[in-house]
Amino acid sequence: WEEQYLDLMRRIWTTGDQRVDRTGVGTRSLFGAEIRFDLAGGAMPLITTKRVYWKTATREMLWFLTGETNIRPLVSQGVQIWTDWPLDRFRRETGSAISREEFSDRIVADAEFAARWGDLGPVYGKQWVDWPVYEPQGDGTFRRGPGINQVAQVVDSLCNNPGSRRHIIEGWNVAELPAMALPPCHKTYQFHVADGKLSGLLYQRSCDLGLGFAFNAWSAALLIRMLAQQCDLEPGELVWMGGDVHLYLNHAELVEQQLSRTPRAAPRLEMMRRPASIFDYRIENFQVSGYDPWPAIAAPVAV
Ligand code: THF
Repeated sequence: WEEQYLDLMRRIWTTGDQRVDRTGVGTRSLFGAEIRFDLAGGAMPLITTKRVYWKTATREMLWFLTGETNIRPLVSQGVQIWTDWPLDRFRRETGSAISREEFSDRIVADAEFAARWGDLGPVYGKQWVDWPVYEPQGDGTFRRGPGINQVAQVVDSLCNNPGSRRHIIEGWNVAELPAMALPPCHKTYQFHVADGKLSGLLYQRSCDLGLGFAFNAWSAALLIRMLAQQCDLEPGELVWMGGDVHLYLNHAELVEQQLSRTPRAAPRLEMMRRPASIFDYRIENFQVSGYDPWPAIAAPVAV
């Protein structure tokens, strides 16, 4: 499968349309792509042409499932993949030249500081488990009702109405986009049950193929695995679909290195325990075997 990813990378790097993007870094991009991966036997879409920190991506997925949108629990576990956005905002709004390390330390040490500066707004976690509901009061006003837990609803529909075509988790809450530090990239997940197997489709409006894709593909597959386990289904297929799929121009070194490497066998994920619910997984419940990647490649993230 990794050839599909490397082919896409090659195609974008050589024929993608070049533009200056929102971040100012510049990208080459291609519009509309699909990659498929068979999860049978526990295989996982974990890139081997560079080392990918699957535990970091897993911690992020577990954090989404808690409904949390503050980076504090991530940073407390040493996960820094969301730190740059709050850090950027802190520097802009206070004029401070604080280092990333000092900022992270304060987020962990100081709960009040974290509450003020560590929140990303109503991003993934919030929309997934607490999508806001407004109830009409009959007098032209609305009151906030209890939120919708889309993840719990999908578990319920997968278990009790597997033939449905409405197993969807949506992150794109149009009304709340302005309050988000970043509108969702992996915005729509749809699930499908056939022959006792659970497949999932991720539609991603925007994909940083050099950095984010490895995380996004792993996480989507992980979510399928957890849902399948909860609903007593076998893992089926991951179908990944990208809208604007791009490579940042400052990832030239990464692209060149990865394209020169031959992919190795896909590793397998073992789930050591069957928690009582989709919300009760812990990082120690996951074990990866057969992962023999090429060395990691450091690359900057565009903020
Ligand atoms: N913005 C951009 N420009 N790219 C992205 O991939 C991205 N995301 C999330 C939101 N905005 C994005 C953030 N997710 C890394 C990985 C995922 C991220 C952000 C950064 C990253 O730096 N990965 C390093 C290792 C980091 C580590 O282990 O600490 C790597 O080499 O993979 C995509 O959803």
